Amino acid sequence: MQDLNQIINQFIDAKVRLIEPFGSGHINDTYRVFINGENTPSYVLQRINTSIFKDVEALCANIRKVTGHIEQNLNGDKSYKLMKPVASKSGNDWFASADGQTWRVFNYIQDSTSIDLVCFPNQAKEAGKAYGWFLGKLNDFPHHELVPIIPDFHNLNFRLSQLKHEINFNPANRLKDCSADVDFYLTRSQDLLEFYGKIGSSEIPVRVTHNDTKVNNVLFSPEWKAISVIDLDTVMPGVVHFDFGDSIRTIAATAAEDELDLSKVGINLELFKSFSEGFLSQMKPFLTLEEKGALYLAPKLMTYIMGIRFLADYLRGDTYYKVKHPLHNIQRARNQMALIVDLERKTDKIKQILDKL
Ligand code: GN1
Ligand code: MG
Repeated sequence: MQDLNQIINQFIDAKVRLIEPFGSGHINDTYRVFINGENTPSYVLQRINTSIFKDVEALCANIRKVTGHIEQNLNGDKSYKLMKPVASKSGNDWFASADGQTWRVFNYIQDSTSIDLVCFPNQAKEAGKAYGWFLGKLNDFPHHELVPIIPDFHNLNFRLSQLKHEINFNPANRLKDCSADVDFYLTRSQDLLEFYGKIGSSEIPVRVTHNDTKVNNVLFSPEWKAISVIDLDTVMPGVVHFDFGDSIRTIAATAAEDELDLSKVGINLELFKSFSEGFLSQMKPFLTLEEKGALYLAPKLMTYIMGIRFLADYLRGDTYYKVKHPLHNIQRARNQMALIVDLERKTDKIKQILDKL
């Protein structure tokens, strides 16, 4: 393993007390770095997965542009903090080590905590406000100035074609174990594809979106106030439905995305309402009527996209997501199926809640 002390010293001059694994991301390797002394700041060190984030320079430039734009738009607004990159001693926001790995460092936001499951409605409302605030601050950012860092990231047609490719080639010989799951997904996309066809119109405009609005990408204070939106790797052009839907997928869910007991998996309408209240308190002024009118479909859209990405990765033999065991991806895909079934069952209630906001 790399000497992480040497890596961190490419960014800061300080005596490191401890470096330990941090967070639960599926792509990059993340560590928290503690510095000697009392009340010293701490840092987040990350090894970037460059087989997924191929253009590190553009990745880092996107993050600088987005955080810079938000800072310019603050006008004294101190509601949330930004987790900013620390430049390396050579002046880049990354460092390439001799073994070909690429690293970066962020300032850790003091006294912050993240959660993998919401416990009470105010956490969902706080997360909604934070993600809504973040998108609101980027509402006037010209989206073409950002590099689409993972092209077609939430493109439903593209994700379906990737799944069909894995079904046809069956490279890990796993299709026999998941034909019912494949059938489920392939017969569930009609309404989503219809919505997808409207993206980019004046009714459903392209904006700058976060694109990974999981519950654990919001940091909370000890009093459960949301204090920061983190993980800006995938901030790029998108539609509001990506962020609203992906938030609901984990923030209003009754279980983690790899919960095995599918009877526990579903959508909690109270958490849904709280998140939506928080989100729309910030974002409603910026939305077209059609954007708001289509929000009800967003949780299914994003749960579906995640589900087929997990399923495709299972079929290809787990080359994209980190997995703890060989069934992890198929378990995630089945978990998302249970969530989709519950979302479909509750569509009318979801619409009623959104209509009142
Ligand atoms: C990945 O690495 P992490 O946990 O931030 C993925 C997201 C998925 C998520 C599923 C770049 O995010 O799109 O929603 O796993 N990020 C990338 O939990 O693919
Ligand atoms: Mg992420």
